[in-house]
Amino acid sequence: MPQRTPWMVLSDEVQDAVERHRRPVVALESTIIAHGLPRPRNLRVAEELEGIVRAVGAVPATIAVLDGRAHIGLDKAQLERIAAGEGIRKLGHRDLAPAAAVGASGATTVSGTAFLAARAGVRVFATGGLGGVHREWTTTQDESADLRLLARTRVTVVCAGVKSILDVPATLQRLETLGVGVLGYGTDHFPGFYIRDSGEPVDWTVHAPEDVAVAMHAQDALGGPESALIVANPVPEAEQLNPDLHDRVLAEALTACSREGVTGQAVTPFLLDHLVRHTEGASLEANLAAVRGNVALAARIATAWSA
Ligand code: PSU
Ligand code: MN
Repeated sequence: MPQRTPWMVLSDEVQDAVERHRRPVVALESTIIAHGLPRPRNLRVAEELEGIVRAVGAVPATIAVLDGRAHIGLDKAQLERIAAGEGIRKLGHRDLAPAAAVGASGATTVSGTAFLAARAGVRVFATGGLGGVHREWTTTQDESADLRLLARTRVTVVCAGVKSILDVPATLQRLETLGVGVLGYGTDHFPGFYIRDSGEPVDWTVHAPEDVAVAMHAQDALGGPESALIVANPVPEAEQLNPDLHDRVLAEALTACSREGVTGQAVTPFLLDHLVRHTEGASLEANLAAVRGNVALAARIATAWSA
């Protein structure tokens, strides 16, 4: 049963679906909407993603914090507030309690969204890319809280890998150390977000939503640590960024980043913006194609899981 508190509000539709087990539910991350996509297109994308979930017969639960309270499922006006971005912070799971204290509003990252989805009784979650280990980790110790949260939260996350601006092999190594299972969906290679193949192998390949549901049931039946399951779903081949263009522009972006002395939280937005501008928007289209594919697959997994 979902653990409702004054700080966590389920929309009527989501609450009904979760409590009665009548309809599958898919949690959707909001950071991608507020901080990952250009306005005003981000609002149309947010609505489109909810529509993709509904088209499969599942209930979308976009998750965000408004005025200190976590919302699982947003209405139109709430979604518009998140997309407008005014005073909308970026909230990981550790930020939820402080946000409640000061009545802050924010979009939730993978860690914040997965944490809230699990508390609300929503098992399946779709996003674009996970946070991970940053390339300059040895000096900055910058590893996203996403990874450790997923090591102790029972959700199934559908993603297109991690953005290539991160250290992909190191991120996969951390997931192994943390004991988080990774399934390649129709692939034996970890996806590279904008491109189908990061060049890194994955140990397990599945081919159908039902296979993922079996893995989820096995996780529960076997017991043990309440870890997540990652479903790594590559962007469709026709919609991927040209891999040569990707490699060249990423190398230029990384050089520009260190030349201009960009550090800390500013690094990711800098690199992503550089990619969008220097691929004439093609990286944005590949990003959107990956997210759409993940949301559709998550809806099918949630349906197989609730069957
Ligand atoms: N990966 C992306 N784009 C993003 C994010 C991840 O390709 O916008 C967001 C997600 O919300 C992810 C968060 O959970 O960034 C990780 O941020 P941090 O590294 O600060 O934990
Ligand atoms: Mn970080």
